[in-house]
Amino acid sequence: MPIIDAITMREIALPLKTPFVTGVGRVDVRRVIIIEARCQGVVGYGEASPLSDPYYTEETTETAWHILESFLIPRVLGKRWRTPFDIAAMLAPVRRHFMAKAGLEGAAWDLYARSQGVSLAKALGGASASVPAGISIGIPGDLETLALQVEKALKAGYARVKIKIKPGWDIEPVRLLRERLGDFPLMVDANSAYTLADTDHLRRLDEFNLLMIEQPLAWDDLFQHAQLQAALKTPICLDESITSLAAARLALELESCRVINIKPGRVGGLSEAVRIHDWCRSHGVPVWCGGMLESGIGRAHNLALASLPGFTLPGDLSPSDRYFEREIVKPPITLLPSGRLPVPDGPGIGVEVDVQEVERRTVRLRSFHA
Ligand code: OSB
Ligand code: MG
Repeated sequence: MPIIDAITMREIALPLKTPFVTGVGRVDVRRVIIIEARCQGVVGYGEASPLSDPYYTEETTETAWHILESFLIPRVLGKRWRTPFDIAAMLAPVRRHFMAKAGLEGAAWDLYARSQGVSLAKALGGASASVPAGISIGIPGDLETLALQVEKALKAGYARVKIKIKPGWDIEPVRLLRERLGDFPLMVDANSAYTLADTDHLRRLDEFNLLMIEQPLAWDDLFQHAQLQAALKTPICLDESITSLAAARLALELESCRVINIKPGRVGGLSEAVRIHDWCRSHGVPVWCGGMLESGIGRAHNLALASLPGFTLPGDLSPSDRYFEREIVKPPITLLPSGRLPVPDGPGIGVEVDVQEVERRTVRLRSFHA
């Protein structure tokens, strides 16, 4: 690959159609960082997608901006590289800051796939032309609203529904959904809202045939997740706890979970995401692709990843209009009549960036040249 000779980072602000509420926070406007990397006139795009506050992971839009401009971009600008795995290796000395790294590495993946004349999905080893859509529903405040939202999602063709839970909003909503809507593919995500002292309470979820319970306990406690998993019939899926292949292997060895949510941002980029996928696939562990309420750029990266053969469960992958009035890519990502999402098959991320719309949404910008 030719050297990366220019990089532009932009913070953009995208208002969500409806606020996204979890046990640990609330998002009204998505502030993400779009990274544009250039190699001899070819452009690649990536997205760093931390939330604005440090309640899901420790990163914020602000920390990602700082780490990108002061440490990550200087490590790759003008340096020789052959594949995006080399870029991941250049970023590795910076500890953690996974979402900041993933944004820059993602731009390199788009560049690399374009230079090979293939789609990002193909460059990653993807196989399917479309993937099932799944929806993640925030905490709406009352049971009736939740039931209506879930019913609407099932009618739209979503292959599985995930609802957010927290103490005081768990058994009742799940019971109501089962009573009203029957035995459809349903799971819950706690974003670490419980402790081991809640074990007996969480066991009450076992009777509802949930696909899994995501990240019930602290992000940094694999041992307690193993204790909880031993007490539950429902499989535990880990999200926040899994930041690398090493973390995934440890969690599976300890039997802290039976399923893994792979988000490229949370593990530092697509290179590590592929490594986790490959290992899980060869060990018979099901994985699915998580989301960060991404713009169309991050969403296209996720779709490409989710087309790999080990992604056997529907992910948190929804069409653009689930989140935004207006998308920053053309065409927006839309649901097929089958309830599936097409994996873009053009070169690179396979969607065109709507540069005008990106400019309209930009709140700050910085450019670097080799
Ligand atoms: O826990 O999976 C999560 C969104 C932001 C941060 C954390 C999570 C989520 C979601 C939404 O659940 C996934 C999506 O629709 O992109
Ligand atoms: Mg989660």
